[in-house]
Formats: sequence, C-alpha cells, structure tokens
Amino acid sequence: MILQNQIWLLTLTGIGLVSLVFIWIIVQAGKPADSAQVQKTAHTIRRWWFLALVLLGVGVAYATLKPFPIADQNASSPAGQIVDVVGRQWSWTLSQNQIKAGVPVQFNVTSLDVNHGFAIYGPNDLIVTQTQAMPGFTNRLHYTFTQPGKYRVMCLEYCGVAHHGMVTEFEVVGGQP
Ligand SMILES: [Cu+2]
Repeated sequence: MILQNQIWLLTLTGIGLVSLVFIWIIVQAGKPADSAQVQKTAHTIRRWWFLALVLLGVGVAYATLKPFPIADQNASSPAGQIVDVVGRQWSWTLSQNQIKAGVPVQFNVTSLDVNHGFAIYGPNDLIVTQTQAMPGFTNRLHYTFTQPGKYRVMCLEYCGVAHHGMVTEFEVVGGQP
C-alpha cells in the first residue's frame, strides 16, 4: 500500500475512534455518578494518558526525523552527481536535465527573489522529495532515484500570481524500469 493510502486509512481510523468516544459520552450522559470516585478515576486515566501521549510524541518525532532528507549543510558531499537549482518568480533553472538512477544526487537549491518550495514529483505524480528554495541560502537535498522516467518540479510555496506556472521537468535515466 502506498504511503498516502496508509495515511488515509490511519486518518479514517482516527476519525472512527473519536466518533466512538463521542458516542460513549452521549450514552453515559445523564447517569448519576459518585463524584469522588469519578475524580479518582479521571486522575488515574489522565496520568496514563499523559504518559502515553509523551511516549507517542517522542516515538513519532524520532521515527519521522531519523531519515531526515535535508543533509548537513557543511559536510562534504557523498553524492555522485550534483544538480544546482535556482528558483525565481516564476521559473526553475536546473544545471542539468538528465539524472542517473541508482547514483545519489545532491540538489543545491536556492532562490533569486522570494521563498519557493522545490518539490519533485515522480512519474506517478506523487511527491518524491522536497525542500525550500530560499534567497541568500543554499539548501542541500539528497536523494537517490530508483525509477527512470519523467519527473516534474513544482513550487510548493505560494510566491505570487504565476506561482502555479513554476513547473519544469527532468529525466531520470538507467536503473530498473
Ligand atoms: Cu511558488
């Protein structure tokens, strides 16, 4: 299952769980309760709930930040090919339009005017990787393409009236089709 479908499933499950909580509250409403006992139970639930949320938050942060795609900006590059990317209102300039599959590539991404979002879409129109294109700063983005084909670059950050037209293409060659 592709990632977007997994997230969709997770979202639906979450909505279902929240709905169940609401239904439970509606069913429980109106029943008389011993307030001291309720308070004691609530405090216990709150303690465990807090601990679970902290563990979940730390776990999710660790799992999602570990494979951080934006490389150390000062380290020497391990990439076998380097592509310089310049964004401006409203176009992209890439130093090359052919990239080899299976060889790590480093995109050096910057902007001449305002902030842009440098996003690469694969042949199936799903986002492959992305970073910011910022004026006065170069972001290094590392990625290794596995699938050959036509890839599109689109701006992911609104940057003016022709933002939607900030599209370019490049080709990934070699590798397994
Ligand atoms: Cu834009």
